[in-house]
Order: sequence, then structure tokens, then C-alpha cells
Amino acid sequence: MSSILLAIMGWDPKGWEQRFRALAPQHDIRVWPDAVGDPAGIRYACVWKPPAGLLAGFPNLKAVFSLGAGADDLMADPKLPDVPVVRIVDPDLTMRMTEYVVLHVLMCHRRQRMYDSQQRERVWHEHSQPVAGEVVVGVMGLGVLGASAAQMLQRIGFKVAGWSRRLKTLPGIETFHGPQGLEAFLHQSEILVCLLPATPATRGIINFDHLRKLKKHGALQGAYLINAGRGSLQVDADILAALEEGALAGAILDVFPTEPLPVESPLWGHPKVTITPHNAAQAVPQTLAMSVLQQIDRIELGHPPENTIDRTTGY
Ligand code: NDP
Ligand code: OXD
Repeated sequence: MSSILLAIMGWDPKGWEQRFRALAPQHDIRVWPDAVGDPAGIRYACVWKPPAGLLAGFPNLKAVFSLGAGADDLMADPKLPDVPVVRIVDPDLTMRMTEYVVLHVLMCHRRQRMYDSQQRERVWHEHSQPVAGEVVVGVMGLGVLGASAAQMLQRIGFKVAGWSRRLKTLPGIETFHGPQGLEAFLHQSEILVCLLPATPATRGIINFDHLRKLKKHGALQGAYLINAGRGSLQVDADILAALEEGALAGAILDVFPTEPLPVESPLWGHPKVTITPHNAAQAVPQTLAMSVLQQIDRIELGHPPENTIDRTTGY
């Protein structure tokens, strides 16, 4: 029997606790902050946005599990214990993100927001419809989530380009990598989908200078941004300026530098902005608790966990 700590902020921890207890009756499940017990007994910490420094109080941890795909909050903790940090890689989470990306790419491609506003005015007017194969969707970040979304977009007919840190080969997708490949990638992207992790190297990468490089005279006659990676990637004021200038025809934002997005943010009321509350790919205990417990089993059997964060790159 191992003691597993759940320390969850920002999400309701009850569903996670119930799921862990149901799936792993052999383990001692402790819940922060009220039922932690002896900190020295805790072997595994399963966390979402725990307060900085919390994990340093557990001297016998074998691993820390992020209950989401991104572990940037954990990596920002200067007192993070020197044990493997494992993130979620799970088909359910991946499919949820793919759904989000496909939904919003199609909303732009099929001009659905324009038809919504026409409906409010009772206007019956058809706009021309470019074929998907003439529209280039550029996916920034070709990891688990980006590659899945890129491949699905390609399957439904879009021309897809992708950008990553290292060289990647994906059938049917034109790939670019590194700072040297960024400009060419942006120049051909009409819909920019951002699925990068938050690291020092990606901070502020969605800025005015880069948004202006998007292809705005392509098949869609306007460039669009979809950011479902992390808020630290984007500069909100630059997105607003790009919308103002016409470099962007629309922005779909699921993540923000400050979450929840402050009520006074001008993004809320902007007619060309679509906002979702960081739910592009919801992490749900029904499927993800099992994936964490399988990793704990691996460690208990003496195998290294999979999907660990590389502390040199931060993702
Ligand atoms: P991965 O680690 O699998 O992929 C990250 C990708 O980003 C890789 O292709 C990597 O390149 C690329 N990358 C990282 N740094 C750079 C850089 N400096 N320049 C160029 N490319 C870079 O992550 P996932 O696909 O699983 O998840 C991506 C992010 O999505 C998460 O980190 C999280 O922030 C976000 N997310 C958001 C959710 C939401 O609901 N909004 C839900 C889940 C995740 P390379 O392949 O060369 O390593
Ligand atoms: C995640 C998230 O990283 O939900 O999984 O943001």
C-alpha cells in the first residue's frame, strides 16, 4: 500500500477523490489540505496548481503527477522536489483538444460567426466558400495534442503546416522547426492554432510582430488565431492591436495570462473574439485517474514512469 496525496486547486477535488478511492482501494488516499496525515508517509502527489512550496513538505515522494497535460505551474515552483514530474497523456484528453481545434477551425472556415450575426438581423445572404484544401492551418506545437489536431485537420481536407522545436515528420503535413523556421511557417498560415507549452522560450510568442506575419490575403481573406495552449504565450494587447489593424480577422482564446479573464478585459466584449474558460480539453477523473494509477503501478514494479517533464526544457 502506498499513500497518495491529492492536492487540487481550481477544480473540484471531490470527483478525483471518489475516482481514486474506487479504482485503488489498496492505496491510502489523502486529500490536501484537510486530510494529509503524516507528510513522511506520502509517496505520490497528484496535483493541479498546488501552492508553491507545498510539495517540499513531503520528504519521501517518489513522483509528482500533474493532473493535466501541462505542468508549467509545477515547474515554476522553486522548491519542487527532485523527483520525476509526470504529466497526463491520455487519448480522452487528446480527443477533447482535437474536437476543440476542429470545431473552431471550421467555425472560421465556414464563417459561422458571420451567419450567427446575420441570423440576429434576419438576413438571408450566402457568402462564398473556399475549399478546405486552399486554406492553410498552421499548428504551433506538434506534440501529443498538436500532432493529433494537425492530423485530424489534414484528414478533413485542410492544408496543414506545423512548427515545433525539433524537426518532425508527419505524413501530409509541411513541418518547420526552431526559430529559423518560424517566419516561413507564419507567412503561410491563415488559421494559427497554438498548442505550445508555457516555457521561458514560448512566453509572449503570440505577439504583434508574429501576428502581422500571418497570411491575411489567402483563401479566407483574413487570418485567425486559436490559442488553447497557455495564456503566457499571448500578449492580449497585441491581439487587440492586430484585430484593430486587420492583421487578424478573429481570435478564439481558451487561455489567458490572468485566469479567470478579468471582467474589465476588453477581450470579453470584442465582436471578433471568442472566449472559452480554459476548457478546450477538460481533464476529467473518469478517464485520467486510471492513467495516473497505471503509472504508479509501473513505478511500484520498478519501471520509470512515462511522460515525464524534462527539467531542462520545462515541458
Ligand atoms: P507536448 O509536450 O507533447 O508538445 C509540446 C510541443 O510544443 C512539441 O511539439 C514541442 O516541440 C513544441 N515546443 C515546445 N517548445 C517549443 C519552442 N520553444 N519552439 C517550438 N516548439 C516548441 O505537449 P502537449 O501536446 O501534450 O500539450 C501542449 C500544451 O497544451 C500543454 O503544455 C498545455 O499547456 C496545453 N493544454 C491546454 C489545455 C486546455 O484545456 N486549454 C489542455 C491540455 C493541454 P518538440 O516536438 O520539438 O519537442
Ligand atoms: C492541462 C489543462 O494542461 O487543462 O491539461 O490546461
